[in-house]
Amino acid sequence: MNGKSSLASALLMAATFGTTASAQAKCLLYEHRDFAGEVLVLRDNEHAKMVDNRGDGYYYRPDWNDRISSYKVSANCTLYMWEHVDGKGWKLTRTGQLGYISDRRNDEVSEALCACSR
Ligand SMILES: [Ca+2]
Ligand SMILES: [Ca+2]
Repeated sequence: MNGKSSLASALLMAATFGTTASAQAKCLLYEHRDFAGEVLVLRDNEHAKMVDNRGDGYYYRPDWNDRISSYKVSANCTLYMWEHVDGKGWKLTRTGQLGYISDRRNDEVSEALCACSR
């Protein structure tokens, strides 16, 4: 398949399934610096708490507590991160991507929300 036909099929997919922006909008949280190791994907409006499931509708991922070292955020999204669950401790509001979250914030994130515009 050449470049033109893959672009054409991508556009056809977009026309068929809705806007590509909302389909691709997401935040990627990485275990290690420079986007290495395991990745936790948060879709638009997905709000992760890295503690045991309390059954109240949040996305519980206790396996991700205090591990995040880098992130990538889609162009139309904002990533919010907290040191502790329930919005406690320090809070970061970030767009774009960063290969290392900093010595001070490394392996400390316990809650994250990905919010995208549509
Ligand atoms: Ca880490
Ligand atoms: Ca923490």
